[in-house]
Amino acid sequence: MNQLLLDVMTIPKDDPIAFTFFTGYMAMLAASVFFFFERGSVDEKWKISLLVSGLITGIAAVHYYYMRDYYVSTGSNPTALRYIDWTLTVPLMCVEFYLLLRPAGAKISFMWKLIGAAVLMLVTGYIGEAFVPLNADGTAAEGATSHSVMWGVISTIGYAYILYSAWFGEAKQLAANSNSTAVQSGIQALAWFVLVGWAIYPIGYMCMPGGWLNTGLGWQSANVDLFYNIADAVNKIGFGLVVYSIAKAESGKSTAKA
Ligand SMILES: *C/C=C(C)/C=C/C=C(C)/C=C/C1=C(C)CCCC1(C)C
Repeated sequence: MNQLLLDVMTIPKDDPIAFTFFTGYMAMLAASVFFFFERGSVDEKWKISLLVSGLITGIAAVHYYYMRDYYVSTGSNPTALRYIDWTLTVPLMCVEFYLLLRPAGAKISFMWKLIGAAVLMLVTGYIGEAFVPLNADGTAAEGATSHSVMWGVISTIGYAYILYSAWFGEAKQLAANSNSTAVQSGIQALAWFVLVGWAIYPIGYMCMPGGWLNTGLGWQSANVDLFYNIADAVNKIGFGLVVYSIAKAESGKSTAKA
């Protein structure tokens, strides 16, 4: 049989990264089916939030399908596919914040500021990762560390903006104005995801050749995908479940009133 086909059909048993690509794919797919079906069980005004949750995991599922095969057949990081996925899904997470906070007075400019910060974070992260100077054998070349540090720091500015908004800034203030305790605690839960779940990504980034954890602790560039895969499952499915539980709680309320 064709070697490439054989590779994508076999998960090497000593490869935890391949394992997370396969389980990540299935988990994203299952989560999308769940969110799409559950749209029917919430009030009209919450349906769009569940649709967005399903789109986030659905877009990720399609990218995992390709990234998984790319990884298993080449053994290298599917950097471009990864960032295309994030460029679509992270702005949709910003849309989720906006949709939840719209009843509390969130303006469309609130959403665009979050999306702007996300785009800054991802474009500069991509430059840091995809264009790091490497030797022919894939090890860090001259200037690799300064390249990844510089772009990583600029990327962190975008991340810090979203983090600040969720914990102290506009998102936090809008949540405080909301008369729904479900929305308030939901935004608090999303703020924790941004603080803890999203922090896994820069850890992965620092494992690439020339990165601080690679040069400092000897963590391999293959670990980049291990961190990213775990973080994606936690954040994309977790975010969706928080939104789902707010929608459920709020839908229950209006049925009780009617
Ligand atoms: C579903 C995908 C998500 C939630 C992706 C989030 C990605 C990040 C929070 C990435 C952050 C980065 C930094 C803060 C610095 C280094 C470069 C990045 C892009 C890995």
